[in-house]
Amino acid sequence: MSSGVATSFVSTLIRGTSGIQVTPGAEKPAELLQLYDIENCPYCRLVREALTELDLDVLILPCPKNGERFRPELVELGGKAQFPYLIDPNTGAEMYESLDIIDYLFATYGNGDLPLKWKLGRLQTAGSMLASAPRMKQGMQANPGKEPEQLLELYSFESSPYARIVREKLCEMEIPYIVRNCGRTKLKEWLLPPVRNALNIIPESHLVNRRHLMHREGRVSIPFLYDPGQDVGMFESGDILAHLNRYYSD
Ligand SMILES: N[C@@H](CCC(=O)N[C@@H](CS)C(=O)NCC(=O)O)C(=O)O
Repeated sequence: MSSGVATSFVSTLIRGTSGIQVTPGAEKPAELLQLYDIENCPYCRLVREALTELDLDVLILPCPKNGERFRPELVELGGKAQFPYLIDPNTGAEMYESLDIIDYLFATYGNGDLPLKWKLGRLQTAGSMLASAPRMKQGMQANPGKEPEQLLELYSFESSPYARIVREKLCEMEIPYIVRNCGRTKLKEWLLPPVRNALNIIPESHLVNRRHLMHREGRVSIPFLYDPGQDVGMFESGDILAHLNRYYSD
């Protein structure tokens, strides 16, 4: 395991089951939510965890330090460079403040009550700060790449250590992308894909994105990147990073 993946695993362990386990709400937004985001920002992580837990897809607009693609846009929209910032085109809601965004998401797209862990918002913030430490400046500083003509789609769940490495790269390159959330609802999904394959276990998820991946690719492994501009899809964080470098580095 490379040291990059190892520290990403540490961040995952620190967050326990946050950003993995899903309880989808009854209501799904018709139009994609949008999030101005910095990958290793502890506040943004909390929002992305809630999005995974509610099984909500989102358009990520990466705003690394010194970024010039989406940061100025947000200052114009909201008045300041502070992240996260959510836009919900379905309701017209727009807001800063991670805990307010999470309250909003659960109130609008959840099953009623805010789960207890999110009622302890400040505790979650402290835990998320700890989880940011192992990744230090990864996914924080801009190193812009070319913007794809069509939006990339990343099948991901927030706490996946391999998906995190891909998201960090996309953030540094200021490449916007759609997160197709693929959290877990079944115990079998906790087995790593090679173990699952060896034991011939196929966990059949009812989540749309997992089902779509299974149908399209014959297996579910996270991350999976679909690049509609090149009409290719690929598993494996290393292959995805190589693809991004090949087609989109400046
Ligand atoms: N209370 C805010 C704090 C947000 C915050 O401080 N975010 C930092 C990034 S971790 C930020 O926007 N920094 C300004 C910048 O990156 O330019 C929240 O929970 O959303």
